[in-house]
Amino acid sequence: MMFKPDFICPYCFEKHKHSSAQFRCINTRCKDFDDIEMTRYENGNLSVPRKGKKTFGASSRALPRQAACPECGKTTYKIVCPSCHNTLPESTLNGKDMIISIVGSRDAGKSHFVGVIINELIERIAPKLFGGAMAAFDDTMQRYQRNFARNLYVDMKKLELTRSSQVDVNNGAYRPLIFTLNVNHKSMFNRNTIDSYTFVFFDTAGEDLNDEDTMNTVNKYICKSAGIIFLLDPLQIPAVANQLDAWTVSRASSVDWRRAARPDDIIARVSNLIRYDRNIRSNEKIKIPVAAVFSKYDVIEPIVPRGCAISDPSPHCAKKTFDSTDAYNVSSEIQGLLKTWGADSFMTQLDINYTAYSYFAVSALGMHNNPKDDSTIDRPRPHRIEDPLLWIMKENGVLKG
Ligand SMILES: Nc1nc2c(ncn2[C@@H]2O[C@H](COP(=O)(O)OP(=O)(O)O)[C@@H](O)[C@H]2O)c(=O)[nH]1
Ligand SMILES: [Mg+2]
Ligand SMILES: [Zn+2]
Ligand SMILES: [Zn+2]
Repeated sequence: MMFKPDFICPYCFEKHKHSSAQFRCINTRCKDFDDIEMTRYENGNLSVPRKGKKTFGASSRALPRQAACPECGKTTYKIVCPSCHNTLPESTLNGKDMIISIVGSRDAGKSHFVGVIINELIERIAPKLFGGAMAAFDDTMQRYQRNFARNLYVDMKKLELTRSSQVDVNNGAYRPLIFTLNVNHKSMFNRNTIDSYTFVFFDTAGEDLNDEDTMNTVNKYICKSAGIIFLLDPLQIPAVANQLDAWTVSRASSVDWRRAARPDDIIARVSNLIRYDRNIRSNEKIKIPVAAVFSKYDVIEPIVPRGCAISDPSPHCAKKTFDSTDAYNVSSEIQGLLKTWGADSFMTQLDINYTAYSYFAVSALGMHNNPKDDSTIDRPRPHRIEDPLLWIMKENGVLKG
């Protein structure tokens, strides 16, 4: 276990001193109190606050593992965030945070990306590559099932467009998905002291990014992240869409691309937010690694030259290491394609703002799995979906290259 003086709450993304974490009573017979913090977090009505069991700070300087409720005297182990009162996973206090921002304009494929990569992490990547287990924390699994897995893996239908996290208070879509990865030390990880990781995914509706308010959760989440996955819809590039038939394009889109925000505009906004939050001057670059990821690769594969590495399956899991050469080749191929397609204004934005970036192309649904007219799909069989995430882990020194 690693000792950290501070932690970042995976729900509200506020940073706190370890010692300021609070406990919540778990005795069901203990009194209920107004929970203003939780009500505020849920965007609820403060004049009719949510009820919850007593929360209280520990009086000692170091955070103890347990404390006695000042109300009923019963012992509790439940540790909560002082700002939002959500329960904190053990890995937030003792492990390494892997807050992964998924940003991109509307329709770029963020929800499908999140929905599929989580399934892959649990079923394939965690056991195969990390020799570990990925477990959902708190109510994450229920929310993942309800908002992603039921559609994609049970009903086998594409996901409906995500509503803005600001409006969508009632179905819990504003809550990040939180997972803990526990790795045994014989794995390929750098053998430091770290053995538990908190992965936080937040499926952001593109509209949210039109708000430059630095106080909102979405913005804080982006500023605190270990890496940014910037999803780009290749079908929004006119030179790409023009080479494909309209029916193919329409099945891989749920809105007209002319209504989506421009990628260079979004990256500029994201960069401004981070600069403001971290006090980074405009002549300095931002150190958060950025994966520029083209989604829906299955649709554009026919117009990509034969023999490209992008069309080969991802090598990292099979090799049990991050293959940096492969990532370099893929990134170069994509930059070449972007130039051919006249879509390089985006490339300049990345270059002037970030020290570390790399290009990727993925398909969440997989080859020959473009949604049918009635929205049905085959079970997702993703192409290279793990590459951007593994690269971010490599950039964070968590995975060897
Ligand atoms: N063919 C194909 N279409 C995809 C894929 N991922 C997303 N789409 C299409 O893109 C649309 C928007 O995806 P979604 O994940 O909802 O985008 P978001 O608005 O960024 O969350 C979906 O309705 C699908 O039609 C993919 O991997 N392959
Ligand atoms: Mg979405
Ligand atoms: Zn919090
Ligand atoms: Zn109590």
